[in-house]
Amino acid sequence: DYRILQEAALRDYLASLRDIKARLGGEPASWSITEVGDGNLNLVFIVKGASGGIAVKQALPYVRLVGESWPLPLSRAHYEYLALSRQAQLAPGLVPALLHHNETLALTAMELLEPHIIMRKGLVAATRYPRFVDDITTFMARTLFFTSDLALVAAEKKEAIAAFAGNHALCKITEDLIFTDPYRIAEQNRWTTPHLDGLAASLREDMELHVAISRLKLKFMASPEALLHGDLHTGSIMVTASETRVIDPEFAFYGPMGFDVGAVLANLLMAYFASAGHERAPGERREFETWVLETVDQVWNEFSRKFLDLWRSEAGGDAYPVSLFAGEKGAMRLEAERQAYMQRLFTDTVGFAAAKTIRRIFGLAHNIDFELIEDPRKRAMSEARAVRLARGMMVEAAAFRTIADITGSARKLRDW
Ligand code: SR1
Ligand code: MG
Repeated sequence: DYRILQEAALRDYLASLRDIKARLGGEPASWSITEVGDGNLNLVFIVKGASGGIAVKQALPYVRLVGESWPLPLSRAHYEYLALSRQAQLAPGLVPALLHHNETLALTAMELLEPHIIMRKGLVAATRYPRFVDDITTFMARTLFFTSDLALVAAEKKEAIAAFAGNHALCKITEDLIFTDPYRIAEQNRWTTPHLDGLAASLREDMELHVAISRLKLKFMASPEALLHGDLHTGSIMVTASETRVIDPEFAFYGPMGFDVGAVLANLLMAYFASAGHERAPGERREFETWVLETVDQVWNEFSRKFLDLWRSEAGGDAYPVSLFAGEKGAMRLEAERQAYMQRLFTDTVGFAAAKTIRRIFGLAHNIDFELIEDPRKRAMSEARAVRLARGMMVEAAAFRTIADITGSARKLRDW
């Protein structure tokens, strides 16, 4: 039966697993077990023995951030395991290795990522990550392309959608917390200073914004384009200078690709706007902010290049049948269509990035990029700049034709 495993019970459980016991080494009584989860939903333990360490994640039957009053299905651990397994096939080396999964306990043991840290923490400390662009764009291009109709035949794709369809409780969290609550009075909304009261009120009155966020919500709910990570913010990425690992895909489902790409871009842009509020030497600030905006540019450009390369070389899906694009004329027309497809995906990405920004400032779940800014005025200033850009990105998404249009606007707002 399911039970929440605290330290002693977890020790006994792990000691009963031969491979895990061998990996940790030594006597189970000597293992150190520390609960380190700082996310919103689950327990996460680091377990270390004489010869190695592992990470263990167990889903709680409720939302950790809020408590037992908000129940949440344990089945999310199943979908996370399924998604990690698929991502490991499609993007080898970019997710943690899976060591053990217990469906009943909603528990998964994984490779311990050490000395990796949560990327968001590194960004708050103004650290730059030289591997990040190449790794995250490989992860997104491969996981999104190979689970789409460009790569899969229709039956396989529909089976894959069905395999994740049960993860609807996690989708509902996104539908409410990202696409609805920040735009209305909702009990769980919060913002961290009264300086933002006026801006919060203006979002609730902004009918053009309500139309734009509702279109994005519909797209999120009704566009099963590819297997999404579903929560691809910088708190779901662990990094060192030379490695990147994507963790925590418990929100995985088949949805619109721009939701994942937008999540990455939004969280980099928030790190950029937050930088002005953190205590930093001027040179360090300049170098970090320059790097973040270059990274935003490169994430889109490299993702787009890799996705298009896969489409040109690996297309085996039922969309865009080869027989309809025969000869030189067909090849040219198909290439033009690929470019048009990427432009549509870019517009989706811009809108979703905006939605992911606004939810972190006015919704339930915030991020430390802004929250660790001590001075409330500076915090409000950084957040207001991010919201100003996000409002434009959401309402006028198609007016941003290139990623340089976004980073150019971000730069102007930073100087404002
Ligand atoms: C109640 S869960 C709040 C948020 O935590 C997760 O990381 C997701 O972003 C979710 O929206
Ligand atoms: Mg998470």
